[in-house]
Amino acid sequence: NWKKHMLPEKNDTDSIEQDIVHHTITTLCRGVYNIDKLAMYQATAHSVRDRLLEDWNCTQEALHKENPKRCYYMSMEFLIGRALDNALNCLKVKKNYKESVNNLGFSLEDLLVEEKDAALGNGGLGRLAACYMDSTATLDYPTWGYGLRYQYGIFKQIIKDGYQNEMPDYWLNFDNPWEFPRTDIRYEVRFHGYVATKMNEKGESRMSWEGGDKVQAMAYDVPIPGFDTKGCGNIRLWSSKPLNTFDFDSFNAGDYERSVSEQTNAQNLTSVLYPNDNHLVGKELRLKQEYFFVSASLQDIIHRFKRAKCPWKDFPDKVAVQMNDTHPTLAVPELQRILVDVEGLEWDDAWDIVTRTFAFTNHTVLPEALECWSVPMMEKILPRHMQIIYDINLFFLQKVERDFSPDRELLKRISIIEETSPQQVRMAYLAVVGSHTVNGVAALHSDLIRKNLFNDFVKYYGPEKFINITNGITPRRWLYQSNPALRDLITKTLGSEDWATHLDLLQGLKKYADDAAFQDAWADVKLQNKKRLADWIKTNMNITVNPHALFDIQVKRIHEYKRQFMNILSVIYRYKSLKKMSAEDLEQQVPRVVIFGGKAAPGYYIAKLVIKLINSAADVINNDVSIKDMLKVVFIPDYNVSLAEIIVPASDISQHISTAGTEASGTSNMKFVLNGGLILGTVDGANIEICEQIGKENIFMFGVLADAVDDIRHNQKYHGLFIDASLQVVIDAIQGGEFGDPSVFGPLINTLTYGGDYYLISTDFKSYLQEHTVVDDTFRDRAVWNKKSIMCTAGMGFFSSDRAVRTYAEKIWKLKPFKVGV
Ligand code: 26W
Repeated sequence: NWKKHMLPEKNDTDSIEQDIVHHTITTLCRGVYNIDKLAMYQATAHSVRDRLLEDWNCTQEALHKENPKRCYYMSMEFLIGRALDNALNCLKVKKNYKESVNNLGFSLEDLLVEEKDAALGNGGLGRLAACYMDSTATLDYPTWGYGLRYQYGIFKQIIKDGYQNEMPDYWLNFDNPWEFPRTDIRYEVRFHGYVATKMNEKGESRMSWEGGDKVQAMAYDVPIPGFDTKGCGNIRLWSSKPLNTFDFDSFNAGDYERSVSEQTNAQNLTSVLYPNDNHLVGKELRLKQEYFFVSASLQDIIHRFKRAKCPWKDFPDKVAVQMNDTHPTLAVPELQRILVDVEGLEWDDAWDIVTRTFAFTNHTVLPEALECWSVPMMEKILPRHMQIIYDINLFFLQKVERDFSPDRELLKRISIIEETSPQQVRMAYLAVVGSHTVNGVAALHSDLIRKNLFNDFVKYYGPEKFINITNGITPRRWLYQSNPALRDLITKTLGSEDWATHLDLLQGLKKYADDAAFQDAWADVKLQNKKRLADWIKTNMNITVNPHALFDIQVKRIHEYKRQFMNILSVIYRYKSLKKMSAEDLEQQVPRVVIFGGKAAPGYYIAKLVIKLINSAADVINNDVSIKDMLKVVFIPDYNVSLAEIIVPASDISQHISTAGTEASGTSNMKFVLNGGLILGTVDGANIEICEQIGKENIFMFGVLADAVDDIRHNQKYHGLFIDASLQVVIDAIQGGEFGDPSVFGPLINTLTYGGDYYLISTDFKSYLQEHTVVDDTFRDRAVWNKKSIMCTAGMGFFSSDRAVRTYAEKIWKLKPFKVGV
């Protein structure tokens, strides 16, 4: 009888209208007399979710029956953004929804912006996870994401007097149609306690983790629609809840308040996303979040594995786990603990299963971003895991000594435990030892981790364990959805939409790159997108910018290594130069709008000063009529995924100017180029491969190479640094008070001068200015520029996250697509 009632939702406009009205009345308890845009968005979203759920159930049921190998993508961050537009596109129902919503007296575009971003991530790593979930769903890979359901996503950035202020992002205030609470899926997670010895069922002596405090993890499922497939993926997010058991000790002592406050503590565990990007702070609560996440996810994975009654040795044939950076690395000792202590396996058999299950992606080489946890803290919170980590390390070092080299210096270097005071657990090393494959995220980055960070491991394990998988982005969100004008032009030119799932087909645009009519159509799309952004800036910031000017954009987390500081210094240099020009010369200049956006970690003082300098400079420059609108500076507040969807399609130039060797890959570089924006960048991260794919004549590159950086730093330290005259002009202007109280910027300027200029701004500044001149000169010839822009988009096929995910599936997960509904 079930089947009889499982009728598919109909997608004609009349049925859609009926469903929306139905949800307005039943789900929202509202009527036509009190429905506003937000309520209408909610009713619409609920009707779309109904359609998604059919696919979700279909997929999960088929997976349950067939039980193929699955992959679990473990990530502390998923920076998803909005869901409605994406779901409409994936289900191919947007056109009809537009009409239905219209018939009900609203505009779909108005409703889409009512949705709050799901901002459960900091930056690149979290957004990458979201793109990969889009691709695994689209390609029908049986993959689930596991993460945490933070109640506060990344903070909301407010700019006050030019400074960044942070406001909490309590994003779950209204009902969230895109998550399903699974009240029946709950696991207990333990902290603290002690280790005892116990007999297991077979009469063997085993360690057992006892006592301590327990909290509960409850599951929330976020369906991830695939594009043009019946298959639907899932991200399972864990939320901490108090255990419903009675704390008799507190009760006996009559301490009711304490038992309630402990319940609150338990709930607080998943309250907030730590807002640090590429910087470890080492807080106890963060360590607890990491273990909570890992423990709940593994219990869930094991529960699913056990349903099929396979022997434990088959676990790696049914389960692949990808660790998104070191944040989930406690999964390694946790699985070992479960197998040995709870399931009674022998250590070596368990370790074999563990190391055939896990793989690890490294996303950064910055020393301050590498996770190290103090042994005493770990001992207190996870006493059994600390023992297991010591044992993993002991057996590993014994093997290295026996099979490879007795060199004590090497053993010290390669040890998972760092012999500082107190001792530290190097999580990246634990992740390497516990995984079968380790990958970097761009060719240069993978080379660098093989040469530096993991060099001893490469020598011991051999090079095959360390591979490269260059990052990718989903063309669905980052072109199809965010740039409808370009989407339609491309589809019309190529004759179908197939490029959206086979991005290499963009190559087909190359033959039109010299076609004047096509160039005009292409340029017209870019202009429309620049106007859309200019309108946003006017409406939200009351700054007027000329859409015909060159739009020069740098949006990303604010970090010294990303060198937004160098960018604003060059803007000030440009301003000073413009001011010196005669009226005739001024007229000949290429007008520029320089756009910044991005959040600084709340405790990152220098990064926050960079934001202040940008805003102070903007204030002066934008109000100086003498430069005749030849330069405008805009800092867009609260940069997030939804804003990126408006900003990215509007660039002529985007900047990716990290010190060579510091940006592992970058992914916004790919988004801009896919949308026909040119790059001004350093020879770093994925810029290098973008250059290879689109051709070096279509990218503006400058600066020293990664392999020169160490020597330059050394020389600067011992022989002093050289500040070029052009840079000195800018420093003088700031110190002379042209952009407000110079004492404010003292510490920032000091990072250049007295700080030894660690990120080599003084080294690269001159070639950076020169390349800016090349950019200006190129922009003057619109035909030349348009051709480059077309060649950019046409060459970006490689950077689809579909390619990246397929490579993961083939090289690491050994996973096959699993198609449903055919
Ligand atoms: C524990 C503190 C912390 C938090 C986040 C350390 C490190 C991180 C992330 C790994 C930082 C991050 O997002 N890295 C970025 O990952 C992107 C996806 O691979 C790359 O494109 C960026 O270059 C890299 O900075």
